[in-house]
Amino acid sequence: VQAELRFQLTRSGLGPDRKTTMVRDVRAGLSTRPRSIPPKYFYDDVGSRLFDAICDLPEYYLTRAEAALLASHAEPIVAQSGADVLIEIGSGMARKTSPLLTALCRRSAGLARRPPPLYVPFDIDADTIRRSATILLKAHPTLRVHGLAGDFSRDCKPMGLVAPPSVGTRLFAFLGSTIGNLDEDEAPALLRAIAHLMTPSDRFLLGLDLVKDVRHLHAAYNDASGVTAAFNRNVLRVVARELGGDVDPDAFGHYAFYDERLQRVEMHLVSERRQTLTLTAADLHVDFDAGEHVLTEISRKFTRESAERTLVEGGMALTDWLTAPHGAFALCVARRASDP
Ligand code: SAH
Ligand code: AVI
Repeated sequence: VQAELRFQLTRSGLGPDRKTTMVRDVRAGLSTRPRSIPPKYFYDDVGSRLFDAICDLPEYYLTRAEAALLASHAEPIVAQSGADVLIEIGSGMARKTSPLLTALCRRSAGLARRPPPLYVPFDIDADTIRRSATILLKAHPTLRVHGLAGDFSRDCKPMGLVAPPSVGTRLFAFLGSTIGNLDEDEAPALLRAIAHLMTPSDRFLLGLDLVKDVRHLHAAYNDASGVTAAFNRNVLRVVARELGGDVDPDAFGHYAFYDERLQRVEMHLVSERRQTLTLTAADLHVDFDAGEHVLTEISRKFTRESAERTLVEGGMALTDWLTAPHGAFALCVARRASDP
């Protein structure tokens, strides 16, 4: 009961609206070449659990590298930001968030007349928000959680609900290198939307996977146990279920590779035979030749230079750059650019 009193969930831009958006996205992506499906549709309940399993894979170094960085630097990041509120975009199971929340709760306990510490997870998958909140509320007894279920690429406004000055200073966090799943236009557009919500004293914390040798990158997206392949195929199950489809995901192979020139991993589904994919609600019949691809995800890898460029294009300025040993992963702290 105590935990329920401290948890609230707001939905925006999902529901019937989600189906309309999915019809538009899937129609646009599958009816033009190269064919594609937006990666946000990976994350139904099954997809979120598969991503969580990916985080435990020996080949998927990203989660461990970022968790180690957060374990060492969360305390000074939170202290220097002066935050009372943590807003996490694409929070998922929030596996790496605890050190930030511990620092937030400790800070608020030590300061008189501060607002109680507040965590705002924002994700497209409401069930994942609930599951992660249940765990976090047990671990942090003074925390309040206000979940936001919505699509960050369409609607950042709900994050503005948790507005200063009533709630204090905010730290926005976008972890896991999820920004790498957005292209050169989408990433700055999202950052600009976040910058627009920020006050001069708010801070932004960004987790980024870095350019590294092809062997490690290839292994991370082609794990031996096939979890990434199952995650990739799940996107077909999601669109088929929600748009009333006739699709055989097992008739598509998993294909992921690192493009050194574009500094990004691409993940594709490859049709193993001639087949027609039918999606009734989208009034769509897509004919696939054997060997034909659908791009399901890009996962961009950054350097300090490309990270700073993305932040600048997003209306932000880098204030801190923290890297893991061997340059595996980076945390950036940034502020809104127009401020001194
Ligand atoms: N931050 C976590 C999870 C990363 S997985 C980590 O670092 O491990 C990417 C997360 O972003 C998923 O939980 C997914 O549901 C969410 N997500 C993807 N696209 C989204 C969108 N357009 N709007 C809101 N959430 C999205
Ligand atoms: C969520 N995102 C940052 C992951 C990534 O690495 O691009 C999704 C993922 N795709 C395959 N494995 C993990």
